[in-house]
Formats: sequence, C-alpha cells, structure tokens
Amino acid sequence: MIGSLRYGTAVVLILLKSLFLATHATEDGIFTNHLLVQLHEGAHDEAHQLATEHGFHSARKVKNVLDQEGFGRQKRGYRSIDEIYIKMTDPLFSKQWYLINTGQADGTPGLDLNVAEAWGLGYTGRGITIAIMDDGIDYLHPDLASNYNAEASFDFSSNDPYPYPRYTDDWFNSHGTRCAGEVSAAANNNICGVGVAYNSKVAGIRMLDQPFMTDIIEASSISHMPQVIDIYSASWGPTDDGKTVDGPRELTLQAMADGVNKGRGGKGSIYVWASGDGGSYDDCNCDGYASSMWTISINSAINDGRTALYDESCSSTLASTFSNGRKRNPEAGVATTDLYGNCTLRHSGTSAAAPEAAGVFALALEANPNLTWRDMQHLSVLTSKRNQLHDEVHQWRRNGVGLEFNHLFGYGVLDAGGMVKMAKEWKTVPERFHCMAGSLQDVHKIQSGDKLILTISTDSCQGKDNFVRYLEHVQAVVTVNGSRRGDLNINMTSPMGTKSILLSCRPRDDDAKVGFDKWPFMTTHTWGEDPRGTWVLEVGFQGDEPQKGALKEWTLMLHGTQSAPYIDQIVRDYQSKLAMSKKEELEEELDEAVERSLKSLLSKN
Ligand SMILES: *[C@@H]1O[C@H](CO)[C@@H](O)[C@H](O)[C@H]1NC(C)=O
Ligand SMILES: *[C@@H]1O[C@H](CO)[C@@H](O)[C@H](O)[C@H]1NC(C)=O
Ligand SMILES: *[C@@H]1O[C@H](CO)[C@@H](O)[C@H](O)[C@H]1NC(C)=O
Ligand SMILES: *[C@@H]1O[C@H](CO)[C@@H](O)[C@H](O)[C@H]1NC(C)=O
Ligand SMILES: [Ca+2]
Ligand SMILES: [Ca+2]
Repeated sequence: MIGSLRYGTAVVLILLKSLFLATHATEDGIFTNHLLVQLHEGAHDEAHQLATEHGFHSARKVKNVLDQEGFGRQKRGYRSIDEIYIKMTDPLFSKQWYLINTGQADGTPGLDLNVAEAWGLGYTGRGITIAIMDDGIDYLHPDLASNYNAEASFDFSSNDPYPYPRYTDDWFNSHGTRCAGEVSAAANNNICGVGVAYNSKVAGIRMLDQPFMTDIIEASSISHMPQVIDIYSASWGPTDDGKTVDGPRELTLQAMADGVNKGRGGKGSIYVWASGDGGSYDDCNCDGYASSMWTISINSAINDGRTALYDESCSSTLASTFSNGRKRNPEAGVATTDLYGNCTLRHSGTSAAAPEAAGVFALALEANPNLTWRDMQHLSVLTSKRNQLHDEVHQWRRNGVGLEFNHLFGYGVLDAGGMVKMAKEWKTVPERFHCMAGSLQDVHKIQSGDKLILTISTDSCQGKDNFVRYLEHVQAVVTVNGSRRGDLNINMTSPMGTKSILLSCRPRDDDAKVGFDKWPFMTTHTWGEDPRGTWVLEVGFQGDEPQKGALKEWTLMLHGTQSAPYIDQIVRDYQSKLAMSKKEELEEELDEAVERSLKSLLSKN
C-alpha cells in the first residue's frame, strides 16, 4: 500500500512528530528494505550520515506516511518498459511519448502523463464529452469520426451545426483537429495514434475562424450545451505579444460563472486553458482567461523535462502537460490527427498541452462523475508531480502546507494514474467561501530603486459566515500605473511565507498610460494554507531606465473552505487504523492528529 516507495531503492524515512503513523507503518511490515527512523526536527544531515553509515543510498525527508498509504502515490521514472507495455495497433502510438515515454525522440523515460496506469485500471474516458473550442474539427477523419459527438458540436464562426474547418492552401485551420486527436483519437484502429481518453466523445466548437472575436461568440461557445459537454478545452487567448493585458468581457465572464455554478448538473463545467505562448517576454497573469479561478490553466514541458521556449510563467498556472520545443529531433513534437484524414508528428505549443489535460480530466471524471470543478483543481494540485521537470529560472519551492510548486509548471505534470485513483476515493470538497481580507485605496508612489512594500493583516473573516480557513485561490486586485508598465513587477507573500510572483517584467510592454485597472492577479501557490496573518505586497520597477508610477488599490480576496478539505478521507484512514491497532491510546490523539495530517496529506514528497 505504501505506493510511492515501491520503486525506490533504499530510503531512510524521517518521520517528524507523527508517532502514531510511524508506528502503524512499521507494524504493517511493509518497509522491507526501507528503514523508518524518527528524528527530531531539522535532523536531515544526521539522517544522511546515518543512512550512509548503514549502507543506505539516500535519506529522504518524508512528512507523512498517511499520504502515501491513503492514495498509493507512485514514484515516477522507475518503471520498467515491460511493466507499461501496452499493445496498440495505431502506427503513431509509439511516437506518442507524452502518453508513454520510453526515451523515444531523445526524451526522458518516465516523463509522461502516466496514462498507462489509468488505462490499466479501466479508465479510457467512456461517457465523457470534451469540447474543443477552436478553428473546427475534421470530424470525417477516420480516427475521430467514431468518437465525434455531433449533437454537442456547433459552428459559431458561421452559425451552423457543422464545425468543419475552412479550407486554406496552407492548412492554417488544422489546430482544432490536432487538439481533438490528442483527446479522443480512437485506439487500435491502425490509424494515426491514440487519444489520452480514447473512448471519450469529442465535440467541435468552431469559434476562432472569423475576422474578429466578439464577446457573444466567446460566451456562446463557453456556454454551449453545459449539461452535455463535461470539459471545454481552449488553446487560445489574448495576443501573446508580451504587451497585451486583456481578459474575458462581460458576457463571457458571466458565461464562465454560470458554467462552473450550473454546468454538469451543478457540479460545474471544467474549463481547461493553455497558459500562453508568449515565452519569457509575457506573463500569463496578464491573460484574464488563463488567470481566471474558473479555468485550469496548463503549461507545457518538453520531452526531456525542460521548459519550452514559448512557455510563459505566472502564479496562476495550476499544472503542466507536454508539448514540443527546443529539441531538433523531428519526433519530439506531439503526434496526433491532422486535417483531411492525415496524421502529424508536429503539433506544438501550449495549444497542444491543454487538450492533454482535458483528456486526463476525462479519465478522472469517468472514475468519479461526482467531481466538481473545484474537486478537479484539488486533484490536480495533489497528484501532479515534479517528476523530472526542470525550470532553469525558477526554483521548485514548497508552500506553507508542504505542497511543491514551480512558478512556470504550477504543481507539476499531471499524473493520470494518480488522478484516477484519488478521484475514485474522493469526497466532494466542502463549501467554498469568499473573504475580502482588506483593501488599501490610498495612492502610493513607486519609483525605480525604491520599491513599495504594503501589508494587509487579516483574520480572514473569522467569526463571520464567510470565514476562509483553507485557501484555494487568492486574488490581488491591483490598480497601478507607471511610466513603463513592462518594467513593473509585483510579488505577494502569504502569512505562511509563500512568495507568489504576481507580475514579472515584460520587456516589450511600453504602456505608459493605462497600467492595470482593478486587475485581478491570481495565485494558486498558497493552496491549502491558513490565510490568517499578514500579507505583504511588494511593487517595484526593474529595467534600464528609471521609472515612476503609483499604486492606487490593492484588494486582497481569499477563496477557500472553512472546514478542512480531505478531512473525511483522513478520518476514514484513521478509523481503519484504529480498528487494527492500539485503540485507546490512539483515539485520544485523533483530533490533534487530524489537523496535523491535513498538512501532511497536502504535502507531496
Ligand atoms: C493528406 O491526405 C491526403 C489524402 O489522403 C493525401 O493525398 C495527402 O498527401 C496527405 N498530405 C500530407 C501532407 O500528408
Ligand atoms: C456519487 O454520488 C452518489 C450520490 O451521492 C453516490 O451514491 C456515489 O457513490 C458517488 N460516486 C462516487 C464514485 O463517489
Ligand atoms: C499615475 O497616477 C498618478 C495618480 O493618479 C498620477 O499622478 C500619475 O501622473 C500617473 N502616472 C502615469 C505614468 O500615468
Ligand atoms: C519579486 O521576486 C523576484 C523573484 O524572486 C525578484 O527578482 C524581484 O526583485 C521581486 N520584486 C519585488 C518588487 O520585490
Ligand atoms: Ca487511432
Ligand atoms: Ca499570454
């Protein structure tokens, strides 16, 4: 049952404080070649020494055993190829390294979506419909036709029920067809490859192919058949030119709010969003679609775990999947279906990453159709993996409850196997509350070399109906101007000490007039934290020329739950343990341990 350690060599576990769990784990007799040691806090160096002295390879701090027992997380990258061998007759299947990475195309073995495990458990997306909001779908494609959901499809670009891509000589409108194949291409039919959720249904919503976008087209697309479509995948957004600040307009905002509140019988439509292709010059927190709390924003890693050159970073990205980039190997792109019955090895960009996530979410929804839009975000946070992702710019860090995150990759790469297993056991998270923690509305001057530091101290509406104790999303609504907007950067630090970079410099943005007007910068990095205490906002200019500006508003919005999410899972685990072991002693510890274990459960190793 202690899954995450199954494939390790020898590991010394240091369990702090939680004696109860440690005892249980050893009683279980599971740690054959693992040694469980209890040491005082901060004894990591001693542990290493101890490990080496006793011939163990490494010492690792493990914050909790419950976590691994409860959900059987699997340590990645140690699987043998035999173990994950899956037979498919589709010619491109072996090129789909993002499904099963055996090191093809110079990639890193094991760095994939771990779909093999989910498929092995019987989840292939059956009964789930994913809409691709794009430039149309070649629904006559022999690898898509059998999974095409015509009733749920529509063409908003030309107002008819047939979202077939408009022909151009250069196959410009191939984007949607390529995305559709990643999700729902049929398996074992000798054609192209295999979708992540190869038994799911795919709907086409054609909405990108008209001279200009309108709020009505966006809103209609996002709210199309919300009781039939489960997941909407969007690989588009405001121009990624590194100087645009834009987001959904009134109707689209309302459509999104309605979607999460009323879609899927009230469990909420799942909106998956590509985080953007603007590269290091852009910041996805300036894209109001990607940075919305109602969308799950997905970034991309390439097949050796590095960032793609077009990746944008921001604190609102939740997790990542895979796409092409950097590598010269022609097979390092994303293999999928292409226009007019063709296949391609070259689908690319964060465009290719979002549909993979939509496919993984379809597997999770098949495992548990009760999942709400927020459950899906919690599952993504808890099961995504750092794996071998490597960001040269931003370190991986842990937030106040031990969750590991990265400014570009979010909580790591989605793990379909981990996700369906946890989804199956999942209990809906408690009700969500919203607390306005504070709002500063005075004008504060900012200038180069002299950054502005502001604080808001909050009890997070404690004692009121809308008390938020366990965070989900946090928004900093900011009004600020500057003589050069692109030189502005903003950080926010939570009471538990987690710093979110809300805005990085954008060297191409030379706006000197508009600034940000009540812009809701969002962070997912404080997920699970206790928001009570002092929040710190730092605003400064970076760049060659001296700049001046003024901050006119900082409003801090906290969103999350009053009661601990996952508490039922924790209690259930404890109860089964109590039944097995020293009942009297342990029962006394329960209350206290529940609190402590929430922290542990939230922490991933
Ligand atoms: C696409 O498919 C058509 C029809 O099967 C074929 O004639 C054409 O050569 C293919 N094009 C490419 C670029 O593979
Ligand atoms: C979904 O909810 C229903 C009704 O509450 C419940 O009976 C069922 O067991 C749940 N399914 C899963 C997979 O949790
Ligand atoms: C920013 O706003 C302040 C206060 O309203 C104003 O005095 C200043 O001129 C503005 N600066 C820029 C660069 O627009
Ligand atoms: C924000 O954090 C980044 C990364 O740590 C740092 O480079 C930058 O100077 C910080 N900016 C402010 C205004 O504190
Ligand atoms: Ca196929
Ligand atoms: Ca962007």
